[in-house]
Amino acid sequence: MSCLIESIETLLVDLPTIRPHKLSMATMATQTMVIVRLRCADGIEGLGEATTIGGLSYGPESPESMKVNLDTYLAPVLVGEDASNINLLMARLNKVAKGNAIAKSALETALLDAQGKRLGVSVATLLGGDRHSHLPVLWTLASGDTERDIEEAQRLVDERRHRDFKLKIGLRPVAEDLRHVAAIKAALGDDASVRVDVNQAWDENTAVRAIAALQEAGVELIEQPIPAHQHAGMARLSRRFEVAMLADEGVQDSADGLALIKQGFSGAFALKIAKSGGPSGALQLAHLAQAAGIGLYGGTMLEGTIGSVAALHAWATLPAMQWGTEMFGPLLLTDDIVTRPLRFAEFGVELPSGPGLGVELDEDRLREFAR
Ligand code: MUC
Ligand code: MG
Repeated sequence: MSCLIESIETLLVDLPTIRPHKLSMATMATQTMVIVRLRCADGIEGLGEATTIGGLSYGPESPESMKVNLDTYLAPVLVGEDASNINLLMARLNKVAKGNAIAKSALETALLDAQGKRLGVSVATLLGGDRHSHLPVLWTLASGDTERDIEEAQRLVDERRHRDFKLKIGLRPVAEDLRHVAAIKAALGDDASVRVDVNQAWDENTAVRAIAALQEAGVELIEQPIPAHQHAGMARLSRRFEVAMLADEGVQDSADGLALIKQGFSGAFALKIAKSGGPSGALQLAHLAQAAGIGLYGGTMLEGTIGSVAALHAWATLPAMQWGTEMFGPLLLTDDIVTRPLRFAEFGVELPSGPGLGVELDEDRLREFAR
């Protein structure tokens, strides 16, 4: 049976967050996802998700621009083509459109989901095979309130849901942030690890002063303290401190990865399928990191279940990641648009077994939350 692509539908879906999520550049009360439904002549539908954080505050793609660009420029390249040669189709997309990594990631995900369903195998199997079926997942404390964050963390440790915590800082004055982080680390003690994500908010001098104090307080990982393009600065910080540096916004894809490595950066890379134009690009970056002795971390754009599962299939093909993953996005949202939510337990998440992504849309919920 022919597997020509008949149509690609995109939907903006807004889901509320369970509490305000405060980052240095935005406070989120809802998350907006662009859901992609790629339908083929053989009756198979592939699902994908394009999600960013805080409108245009995180990067150059917004949910609304992704929908327009998918509908106007990207989807027309695929409609009428054979869905089974994903490498060829992604190369065509890259020829027609520069950048737009998040939108492209949704399309690659939908193509992988469709092909997996067609062959009766999981997306991880298509990517070479899963090495793990349970992956560790941390939680982000970002209510903006120290006591509330401590209660939230202690409850999650007691429930055996998470034991690694990432604190979002960089919005408040440095001295306040340092007090906040030290109080949380002291309250949690050795039961939990504490990391921070500054989301590019500091200059290098501020970073040097603050990181010394964070290291002293027992923080174990410092994520993107300075602006994304300052690769040499990130390399200097990684050499200066014992505490590990994690590049996030500064490492979108393997070209950035190579630039950081050439500058002498050591530490870890936050892999995100959204940053790298899809699972294949994120794995390319992971393989480069492995060759250079850079640590791996499975990152999120706070996607819902479809985007999170797509990433999990990719991360499952890698050796155990030194820094685990943060694929908790669905838990930050009050609702879900799939019939079977992900199962979070024992400080991690279970990889759905497929075929394809192994998720199914709940049409009623989708209608309820679609814009
Ligand atoms: C980021 O920059 O890492 C990931 C977890 C979270 O809370 O925010 C994101 C974005
Ligand atoms: Mg980050």
